[in-house]
Amino acid sequence: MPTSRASLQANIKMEDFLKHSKVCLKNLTEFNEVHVVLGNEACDLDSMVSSLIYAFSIFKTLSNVPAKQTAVVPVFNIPREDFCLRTEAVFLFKQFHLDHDFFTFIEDIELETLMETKKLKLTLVDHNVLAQAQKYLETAVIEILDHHQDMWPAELKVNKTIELVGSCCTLVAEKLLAVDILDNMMCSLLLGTILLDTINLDPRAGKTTHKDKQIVSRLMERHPVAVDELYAGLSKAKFDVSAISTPDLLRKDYKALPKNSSEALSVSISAVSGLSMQEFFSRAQVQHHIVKFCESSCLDVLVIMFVYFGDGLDEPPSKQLAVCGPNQDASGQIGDYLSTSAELKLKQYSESYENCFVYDQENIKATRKDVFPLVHAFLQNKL
Ligand SMILES: [Mn+2]
Repeated sequence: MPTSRASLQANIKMEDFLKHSKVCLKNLTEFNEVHVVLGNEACDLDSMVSSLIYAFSIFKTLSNVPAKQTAVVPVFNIPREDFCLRTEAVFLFKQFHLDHDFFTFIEDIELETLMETKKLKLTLVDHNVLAQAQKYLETAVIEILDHHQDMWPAELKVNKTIELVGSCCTLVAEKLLAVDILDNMMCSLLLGTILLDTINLDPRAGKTTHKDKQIVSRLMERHPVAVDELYAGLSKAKFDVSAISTPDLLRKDYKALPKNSSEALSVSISAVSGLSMQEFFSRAQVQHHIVKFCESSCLDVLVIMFVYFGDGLDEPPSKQLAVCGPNQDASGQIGDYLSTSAELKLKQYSESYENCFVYDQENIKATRKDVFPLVHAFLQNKL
């Protein structure tokens, strides 16, 4: 008796699934349906692991109707050349012998064609606001798993799981623990990501919820790992940005605000991990790099959020924020607006840098997830 395709799929290993989805990618015309699991355009470890694991689980549980073949493809929402900038991801995947050849990046798949031929089914993980250039995909979305504030258009009905937990991987793990589908590699990838996102479940960082803790212990029951060691390795890899150039640092973890009209201001938020504002601004030609970066991304305003461990990795991080960019009026207004927010507790920074509005962020619990909607509200009111 030949093994049925369904049982083959149930026993398949992650790397075989990834190889298989790359083969499918070459022959997409042969499929009736292409199910893409897409993370956000900052494409941090959370987005990568959520899309990989969730796509893998969809593939494993696909009930195969032979007449209606489905390809399942996890897509990293960045160009391949940016992968090496995610030092923590490179570190974690390396432990499982997965290098960038295994992954599908945004330029590897023609989403537009799939959209036109009505073959695309899209699951969004780790975001619920599509990037401006990807808005056309909205009607293909069937499911969302996310831990950001819900900004999904109410008129578009999808299967939504949105909870403000510390990591999208917590929600992915919760779903998959329920169907008993996680192997050791999946558990480790999920655990590593949740630990990194929640700063090792440290309550002082304010990123952990009860659910994150609960899911970590359930994953540990299934597959015990040395969590402190895993966390230490990952955060060391994440915060070591010494080898990354300033232009690369600015685009490394970058999120653009949605822009509703051509007259609207173009604003983006870059998160810079591993450097204080002072260290950043003392890099060679930093002002030149900021100007060039804004030019090449057509930005009016660039918000840069700094997070760094001044007192070692076991102590809570420090945070700072700078608003800069060619539109100095708008930069100043956004700086003023953010500094009135009770959420961030911004305090004018003691030093000044040319064309930049700079602050210490006293509420270290606030992240880009909090800054994003504030800037969004500012831009909406301005219209
Ligand atoms: Mn996330």
